[in-house]
Amino acid sequence: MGVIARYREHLPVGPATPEIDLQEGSTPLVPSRNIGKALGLKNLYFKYEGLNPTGSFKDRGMVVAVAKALEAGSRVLMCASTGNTSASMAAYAARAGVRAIVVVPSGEIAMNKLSQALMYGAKVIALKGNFDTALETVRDLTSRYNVALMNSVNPNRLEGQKTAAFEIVDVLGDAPDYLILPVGNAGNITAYWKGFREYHAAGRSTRLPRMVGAQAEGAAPIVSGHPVAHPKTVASAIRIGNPASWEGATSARDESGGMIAAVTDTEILQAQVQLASSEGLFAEPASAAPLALLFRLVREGKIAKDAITVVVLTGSGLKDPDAALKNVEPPIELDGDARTLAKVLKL
Ligand code: AN7
Repeated sequence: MGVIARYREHLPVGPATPEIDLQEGSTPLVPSRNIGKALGLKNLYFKYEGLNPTGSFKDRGMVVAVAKALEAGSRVLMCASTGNTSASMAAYAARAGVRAIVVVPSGEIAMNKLSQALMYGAKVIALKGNFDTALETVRDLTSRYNVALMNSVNPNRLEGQKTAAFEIVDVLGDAPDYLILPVGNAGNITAYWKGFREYHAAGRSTRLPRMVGAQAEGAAPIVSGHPVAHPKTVASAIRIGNPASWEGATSARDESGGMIAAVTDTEILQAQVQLASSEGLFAEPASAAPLALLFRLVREGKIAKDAITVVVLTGSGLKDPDAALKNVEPPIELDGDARTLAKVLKL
């Protein structure tokens, strides 16, 4: 079952909305075994969004946005993307049999995300400039031509993405104390907060979480309070200098009593390795940013030991092998038999 079928009564869909799901959503909320223990946190969970059909949380919103675009008669879909949105849009467009055009910042997106968009049959334009200029160009084009804009400025995207908050409440039986996630274009933090509020209003939870957003230090416009002209970070998914849902993010932060803070690339890569090597969860660098921030908040004594904390792992580590390989020892090259192998392994 996809998110539309599962949460139909909370979504802007009706009998005329086509069903085009890839059975997205229903991702595991994995309890921490080792990191929580090391931090002294009793109730740490990872929402493992990398297990969505195209490997990121984007599928939740894309299925709703594409279904609504089809319902409205659109035959050409377009987005700007740091990679995951383009992969997701291309997959659902393929499923629906409509044209997909994706615009990515040239040379700036992870190789496997690019391979996905191409394999799903999208027309891929690698535009000179960064994500922010790509989005500006796509907004301009879609306002002039009969082409549907599929970025998260399309409200149907956020409607679908809010289902992740529903799932967390459905599993835990209530909202967590903290929800920690990466912030790039700021659609997801906006969507989660909407989801938590709606479920609370519907009586499905007794409380609301504090929303904690993590940006990368070189791409932290919301933390610094002004757009960043040339955002830089190893976490290419959140290399965004002027988030479209800026206000949504600051509202989520302020209304929930949360915070948005920046972590360094070094902290991000360390958290990524630690997550993989001590929990068996491989997430892309952007997804490790909230864990890096959690490490810092615990060090500073800002998280109560018995707080229920959910870290959202937004995308699979398989998305960006280049970034991951920078941070681990390379394989041992060997030409020999079992005896030499055993010697090398000090068995
Ligand atoms: C893995 O794909 O913006 O704050 O164009 O891929 O809602 O933007 C991706 C963003 C976090 C940030 N983690 O979410 C795109 C794109 C991953 C991501 C984010 C993205 P938003």
